[in-house]
Amino acid sequence: MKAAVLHEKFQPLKVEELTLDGPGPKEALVKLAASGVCHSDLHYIKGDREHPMPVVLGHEGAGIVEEVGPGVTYAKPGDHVVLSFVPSCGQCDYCIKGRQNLCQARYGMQGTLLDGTTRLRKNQQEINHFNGLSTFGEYAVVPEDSLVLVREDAPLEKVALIGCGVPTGVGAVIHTAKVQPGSKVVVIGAGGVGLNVLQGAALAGAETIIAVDIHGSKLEHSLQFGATHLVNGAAEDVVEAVREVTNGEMADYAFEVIGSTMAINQALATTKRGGVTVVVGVTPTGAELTIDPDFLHQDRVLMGCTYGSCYPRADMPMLVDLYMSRKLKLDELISRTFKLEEINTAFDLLDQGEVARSIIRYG
Ligand code: CND
Ligand code: ZN
Repeated sequence: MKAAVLHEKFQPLKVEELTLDGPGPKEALVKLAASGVCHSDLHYIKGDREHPMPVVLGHEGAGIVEEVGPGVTYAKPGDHVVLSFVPSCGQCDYCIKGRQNLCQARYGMQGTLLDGTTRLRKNQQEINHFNGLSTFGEYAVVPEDSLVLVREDAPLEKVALIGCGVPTGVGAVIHTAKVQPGSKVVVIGAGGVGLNVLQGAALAGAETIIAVDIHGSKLEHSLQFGATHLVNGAAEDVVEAVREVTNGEMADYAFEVIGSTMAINQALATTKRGGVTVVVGVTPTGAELTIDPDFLHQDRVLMGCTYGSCYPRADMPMLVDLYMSRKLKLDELISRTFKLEEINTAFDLLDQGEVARSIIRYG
């Protein structure tokens, strides 16, 4: 099969012919329909984060089950699935206590599948998996626990976005922060994930929704996702702009959706006493955050968020239903559609802030 391989950081991906071994016990072979291009993948290309190389990146995909390995009971060939980048085992302490996004199993995979081996090869060289998925290939072998069944009338090339950006953004609002109706929300970074924080805030009934970005085009796009006020962080003082919009009251909730310590501080400073700041963005390895602890003395809360604190098998089918009933926007998130061969262009445009989300479409 064809897949895009990252051999070294700072290098473009190479689209190559790879061998993909069939699924082992409790694994499935999935024919990908589409994969979103997320900034988390870009972090590895740009060297912000480290991963064993070479690797096939990609963690936001959907497709059709082609074959299942021994012992698989959850799905069968022909089933439509969204892939979860956290394989929730259902048995670890996190899973049984309802925190499936933190499942222990994921942390055993450092470039491999759950059994510690790889299915991807180029000639004799082993190629690493990414989050047990590697959706930048025509096919993927994934853990059974990463499969999420979805209804067959939903277009797979759209619901691929429900593999990461949508549950991360919407989940950060409804699960992590638990935004209350009528509240005031600030979202710093209106990219593929940030737009989903914005639409999550609108779904949750937030009254004032302030989008912050440094690109005018991103801000304009935010209006479609429920933003009520726009702040250009390149031209305005973000904290003062939020003060003005909220008549001095400040925000109940702020979300950082870039991966910048400067923006985390900005987010914290936009919240009122008792306000909640959620860090969704992934910062470079080794980054250090300095905050004024005085903020916390006033009952402010600073929290992190993986995968929107979601339970993939409950939330993803629900998000698909919301899309199918036109209560959730997916079409409007997709700025560009590319072939796998064009994947480096998709990453360049993401890096330049030119797109909300691009998707790679297979077949
Ligand atoms: P994308 O690049 O689409 O969005 C980032 C946005 O931030 C862009 O619109 C930029 O213009 C904007 N921006 C950049 N700098 C500033 C600034 N100083 N002030 C205001 N806006 C700015 O990225 P994405 O939406 O795909 O991902 C965003 C982050 O979320 C990124 O760090 C990614 O790794 C992370 C993430 C986290 C999780 C999770 O589970 N927590 C899941 N997926 C992605
Ligand atoms: Zn992602």
